[in-house]
Amino acid sequence: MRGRGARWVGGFMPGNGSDGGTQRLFLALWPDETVRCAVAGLARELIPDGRLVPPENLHVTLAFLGDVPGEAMPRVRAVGANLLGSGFALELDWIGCWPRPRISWIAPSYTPALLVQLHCELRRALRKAGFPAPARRFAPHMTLARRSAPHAFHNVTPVVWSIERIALVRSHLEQTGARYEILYEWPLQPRNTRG
Ligand code: 2AM
Repeated sequence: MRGRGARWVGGFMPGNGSDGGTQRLFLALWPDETVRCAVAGLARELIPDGRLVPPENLHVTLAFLGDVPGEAMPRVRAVGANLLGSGFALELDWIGCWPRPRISWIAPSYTPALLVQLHCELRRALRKAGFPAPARRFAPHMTLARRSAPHAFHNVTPVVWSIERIALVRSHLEQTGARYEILYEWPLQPRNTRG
């Protein structure tokens, strides 16, 4: 799927001037069904308590943008559409927790160089487009549960995930928890395939 244009996934049509309000947005790696099922199964098996993230919400955040005004949407879209990066495999093989935010996660024990590069490119592009740099240090992880008590770390058989695109996601904060809506997906495109 390289070298193709963006995939419009639905929802709010950004930048059409129809909504002057803000949207809570983030850029993320969004798993396919196979990865989602494998990870959700591990979470059910290994996370002792807390609120499990529903399988359809599982993702790895690349950059959290917060509340973005409608007029800034064309800049967000330009960042995603022009981002350079190559596809890579991510091996999720390490389950652990952060006691302070009370989060359980699955992560790669080794972060591929192409993911570090992608994140650096994204940071640079966001800064250039006028968005604040991400506040948190980049620690790639997929949150599995919230409000979870500290628990043992586990090495698990890697869930191998082939990353080929990034997603722009809108977060709807609802009474039952967050609901995520993928607004756009862009294929990763290495520099040498750009026209
Ligand atoms: P997480 O990646 O640790 O789960 C949408 O809220 C996503 O953006 C979540 O996955 C969340 O945390 C991540 N995120 C990063 N920075 C955030 C912030 N300052 N506020 C809320 N969510 C943030």
